[in-house]
Amino acid sequence: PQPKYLADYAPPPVTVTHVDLHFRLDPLATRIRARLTCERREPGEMVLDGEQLKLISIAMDGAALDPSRYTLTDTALTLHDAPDRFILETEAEIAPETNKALEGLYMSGGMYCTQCEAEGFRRITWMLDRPDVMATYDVEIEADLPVRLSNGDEVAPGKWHDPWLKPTYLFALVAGNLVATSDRFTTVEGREVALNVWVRPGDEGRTGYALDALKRSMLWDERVYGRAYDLSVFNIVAVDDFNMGAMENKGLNIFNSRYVLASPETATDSDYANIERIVAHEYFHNWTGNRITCRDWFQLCLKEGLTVFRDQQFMQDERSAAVQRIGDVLTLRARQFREDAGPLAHPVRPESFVEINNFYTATVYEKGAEVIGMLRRLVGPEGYAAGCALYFERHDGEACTIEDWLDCFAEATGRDLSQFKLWYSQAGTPVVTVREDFKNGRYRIDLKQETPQTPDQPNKAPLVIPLAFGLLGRDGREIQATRIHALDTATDRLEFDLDEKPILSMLRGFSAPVILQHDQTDADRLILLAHDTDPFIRWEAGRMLSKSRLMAAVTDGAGFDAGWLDALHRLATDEAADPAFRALALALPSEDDLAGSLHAASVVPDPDRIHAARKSAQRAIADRLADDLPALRAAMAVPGPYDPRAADAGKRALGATLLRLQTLRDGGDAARAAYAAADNMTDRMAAFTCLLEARDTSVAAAFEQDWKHDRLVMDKWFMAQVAHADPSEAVAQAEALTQRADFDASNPNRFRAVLGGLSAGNPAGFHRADGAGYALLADWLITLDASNPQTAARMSAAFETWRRYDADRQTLMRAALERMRDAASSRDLREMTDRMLG
Ligand code: BAL
Ligand code: ZN
Repeated sequence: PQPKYLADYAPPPVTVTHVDLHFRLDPLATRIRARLTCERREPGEMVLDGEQLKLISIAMDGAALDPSRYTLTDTALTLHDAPDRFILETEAEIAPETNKALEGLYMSGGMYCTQCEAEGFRRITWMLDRPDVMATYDVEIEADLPVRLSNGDEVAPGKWHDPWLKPTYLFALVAGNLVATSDRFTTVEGREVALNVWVRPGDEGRTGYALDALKRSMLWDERVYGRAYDLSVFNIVAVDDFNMGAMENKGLNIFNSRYVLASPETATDSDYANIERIVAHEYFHNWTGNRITCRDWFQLCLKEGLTVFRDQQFMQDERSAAVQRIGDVLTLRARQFREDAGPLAHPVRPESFVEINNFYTATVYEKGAEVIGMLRRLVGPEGYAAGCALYFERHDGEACTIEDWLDCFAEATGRDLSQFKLWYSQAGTPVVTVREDFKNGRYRIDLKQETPQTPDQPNKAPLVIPLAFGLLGRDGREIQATRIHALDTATDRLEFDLDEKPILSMLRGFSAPVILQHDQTDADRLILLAHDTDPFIRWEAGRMLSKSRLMAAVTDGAGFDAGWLDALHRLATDEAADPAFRALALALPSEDDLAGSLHAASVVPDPDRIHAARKSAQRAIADRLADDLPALRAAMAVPGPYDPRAADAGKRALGATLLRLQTLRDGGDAARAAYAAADNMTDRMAAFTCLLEARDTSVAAAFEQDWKHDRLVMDKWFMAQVAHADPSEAVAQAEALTQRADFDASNPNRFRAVLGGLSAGNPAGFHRADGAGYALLADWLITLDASNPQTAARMSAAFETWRRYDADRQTLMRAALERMRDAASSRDLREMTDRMLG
């Protein structure tokens, strides 16, 4: 398949202004009658998209269409000599039961559901399946099923009218035997909205948190962005088989059930936090994505980067801002920096793609969100609010571009954003190097920015990088409050008159998605860790102290010094600090993070040595904290009924960290007691994974016995046993789990639990020197690709780091990539493997 290019964008000559759909649902022979109101805008043929459809009939303006007036291929229906205005009627037949790609209309657990983003609608009927064609919809669903849902408002049972213009990718249909948990919300504009969370019977006791998160999201968007909901009903449906996390279809959000269903017994604190964030994210799309959508798929970041930024703001407001920000930075570095440093690097707004499904990436989402955050930092909160207000007012009901978005900010603030726009087109993570000099009362900071080469982009121009910084005295007092310096040249210098050399607190709040190279002494880092006014910097200083120890342990077998261990002891025992923050500060950099950092420092990472170094660091910390562990753990006990909110969750997080340390000392005695005493899944999983790491696998059988009836809990069981296995056993463990009757590869959650548990959860196991991990993953991705290309292609990114490793591992990883490329049945996996092989 040929790539598509942003530069080739052209609007369609004929557009569709209204869509009438009639569904007669049947697992193997669903009939879809479509009636499209079409209008010519320019000369040219009308080419409708359609895939895997059987044509039953076709008519124009009420008369059967002569075969000479159209051409039908596997992917398109072309109308010849279409008039300026006409009604096109088609009838198609499809088999949702056999659709395991989970795109278009398919069945999951006996219910019908859809996933149309990005290009799934073309598997339902012939249509201009592109986001710049926005139409109103009427939908009728004929089926002997109690619940039949689509977008908009229900005008009669099973009949829906959506008055809001929308592109095909926001179409949705759900039908099945479902039950709702319901509530109401009155918008700031006085609109009464019925809220429903639809689930399979038996799951209705686990919907409360999603519903609560939805109401808080609706209020927040009114309060912070002035955006109110615009239909009389908002439906959320939980689906077990789903490729993504969730989908923002207009008025009918469809969710992967793991991001809806939660009860204290079955869901962990991080499940609750994910539900809150994703419910908010999908709801926020109603304005940033739905009311204003993307002109074409190259503009995906227009809705995704902005909506991730909005969900991050929401989570910071609802929970601890500092802890959320640190978590977001951890995710960005783990996923996006890794992507940016390898063969899959691409700009936030890509310029070409073969398969758009391959571009729902950390770069489009997470870096896209960072770009919005930088824009806000540069124009200030008021400029940001003014730019957003103009955007909503000017572009409501339109399909837009990044240029449309930025123009609103340039106009509202008078700021020239032409250089800032490079953030959208230039791939790679900029490296900002900081050098300090202090002489004769003059303190200088020399700054340099450089963005490394990325595929197809050998030369990079300087970006506008907002650097938030402050200065501390040696006593830890702040002598310069946070200032933002917009670094927009390759080099720059800041100067201050001071009595003594200060301690530089650079990149406060992680003000830009850059790698900071700043050789600070341990002494300076310890002062920042103890005193900086910015919690991100305190955490970052501690992390840099830990990282330098771990890197030295890997490269030189260095031991762990008392100064560092004392600093961690002070953190762990600092009762004034938020437990969630303490848990984050005690967490060591991940094995993958260390591998990436070693590679960046021109050291070939050895996954086994990294694993061993991390383990011995944990043992050293456990020994240093030994006397305090029982009391510290006791202080983290959370009395009373389980509450998923941040305060209690933070205590449980620190409690789990401490339990992990204690397990290293007592071989699992405390964890066994904790497992037996656990009355919620957060504590139970913490104890379970500690015991797996202590190689006490007996508890796995008890866990299975207790939870074998519950798919989502069993996903945790599957994943934990691989991710927390000894690296030498992880591949065999994963392989054994895939042989079980309840390993259903067509369920993306279960597939990810086992194979992702290996590739992402157990790096030393995945990178086993004999290549068994690579071979197992490649085998399974080839198998999955035949039925579900989207998930197979996405998971193939486990191989994107192949050039980091030693020659033997590179050979093995390349062989796995070549095997996947040669066996790929989809363009999805083919494109991914081609890009990774370079
Ligand atoms: N639009 C795809 C799922 C999401 O980002 O919300
Ligand atoms: Zn989204």
